[in-house]
Amino acid sequence: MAKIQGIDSHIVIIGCGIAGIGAAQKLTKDGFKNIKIIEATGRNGGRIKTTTFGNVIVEIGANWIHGPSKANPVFQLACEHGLLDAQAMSKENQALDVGGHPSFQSSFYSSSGKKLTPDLTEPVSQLFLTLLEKSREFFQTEKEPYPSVGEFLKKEIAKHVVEWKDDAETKKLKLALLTMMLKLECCVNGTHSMDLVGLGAFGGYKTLPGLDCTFPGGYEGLIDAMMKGLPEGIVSYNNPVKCVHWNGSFRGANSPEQTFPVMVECENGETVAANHVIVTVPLGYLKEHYETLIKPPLPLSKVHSIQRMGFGTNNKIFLEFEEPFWEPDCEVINLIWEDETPLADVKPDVNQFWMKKIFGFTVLHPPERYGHVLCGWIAGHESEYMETLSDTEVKNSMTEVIRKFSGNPSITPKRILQSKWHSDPYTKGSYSYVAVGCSRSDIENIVQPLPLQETDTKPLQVLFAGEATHWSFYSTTHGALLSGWREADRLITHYTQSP
Ligand code: 6YU
Repeated sequence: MAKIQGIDSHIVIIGCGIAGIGAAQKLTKDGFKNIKIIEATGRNGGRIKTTTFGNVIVEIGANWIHGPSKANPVFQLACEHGLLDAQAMSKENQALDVGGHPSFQSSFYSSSGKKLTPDLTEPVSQLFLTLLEKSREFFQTEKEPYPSVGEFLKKEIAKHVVEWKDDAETKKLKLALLTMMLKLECCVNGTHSMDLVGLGAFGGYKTLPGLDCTFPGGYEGLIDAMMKGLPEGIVSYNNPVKCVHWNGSFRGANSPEQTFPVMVECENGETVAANHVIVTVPLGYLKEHYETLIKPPLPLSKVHSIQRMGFGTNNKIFLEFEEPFWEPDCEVINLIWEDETPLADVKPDVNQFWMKKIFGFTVLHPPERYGHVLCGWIAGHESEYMETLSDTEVKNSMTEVIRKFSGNPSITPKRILQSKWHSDPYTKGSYSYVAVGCSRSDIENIVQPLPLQETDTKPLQVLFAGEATHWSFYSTTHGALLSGWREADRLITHYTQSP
């Protein structure tokens, strides 16, 4: 009986990214009949976004399955739907444990057009990885020596530098290399600076075994496959939600005899009454709109946690070339600006030198599928500034940078495409990170459904999912999917247990 009540309950999911689709998928499988997804844009997938670039397909958003192995539900689904190649699915690939830092075949170019040799780059890369591992050891110890990962790394680097016996030129190059690694880490964490990432919470992010893999036909193939399992017409597109009114007594348009505790008001004036609403909008959107998106307003504990959690920008710049200027086996081209050091506290001139924040380019493999395409990576304020520039301006800057580092004055990219996640009004950045001052309880606060306390009001009116709500897998597609499943399970359990 209780179950039947649940099946008939009206559930609205806000956002058709992988978290929202995952929630809808689980509820549908469990027999819930009245589910509606309301999506602001005209497409499914949110930050999973595949597009074409010339004749090839590229990922504007999520790129890899991080840790493709048994415990990763995105990997499991991708396998079930036959979306991965044999190598990605092999036992050997799943068993590899690289702790979130796959070792790519990398080339290191310096700003004077030199190629750095492994005898210089390998020990420095090893040092950086060791220090990064050490940063995780302060997780929940309350004994962190500095507030941020960045400060810890820089102090540790300073300790090592005094031991270096190299000549001044080599020392300078090693420090420049470490600066590049900090920029790479900003991209991984989706932050402007590692000084913003909290040291005490850093180790809370968990990696899974498996060597990161991509979708040969595009990440969005997974979204398409998941959507096929949902009832037709479940999504209302191009329909931004303006406000979720909760703790009320609202009448439904199609069932005026019934009252509902929640009412979703859309920008176009449409209203949808519901028993439960699952909010999956990105944290970047929530940070900007929490005051108007939820009424009565969110409890202060939630507001403070939303403000404390970090959400930054990581963008991509795709460049296509007639011929490769890199070696055939090269997977990553790293850019080392010789004048940079992590030990100097300089305030960068973002507008003039934004391109110096690019840590390097990944090479799209294999060339038979992608031709000669590089993907540049840039995080933080410089990345947000880049979004204000035209494609031609970005292409000109990229041409200059590549000519400088390769020492070849005639290289010219044929085509360019840049992502613009910060200007996307329904995302406002790329993904979340645990900022200085954050702890696990901030994510727990954000997750807590409304009303907070079980009073005589209706329970589980507003629930929260999305990548930023997963404590150990935040910032990933599998974290987002698991968060959608978690909130669906919360409702399923509620109706299974209720008398
Ligand atoms: C991953 C990867 N990857 C690169 C880049 C980006 C991301 N991620 P969604 O936003 O999808 O859905 C919400 C929907 O809500 C959306 O459709 C909106 O339009 C809608 N909405 C908003 N407001 C609304 C309103 N008012 N009304 C109605 N609808 C509304 N993840 O696993 N592998 O390689 C990358 C990468 C450039 C931008 C990524 C990657 C992140 C994922 O894309 C992201 O988490 C999920 O897709 C989010 O799904 P969702 O449903 O929650 O939201 C140590 C440590 C460090 C920690 N980090 C390590 C991992 C690094 C992360 N990954 C690396 C980055 C890459 C390359």
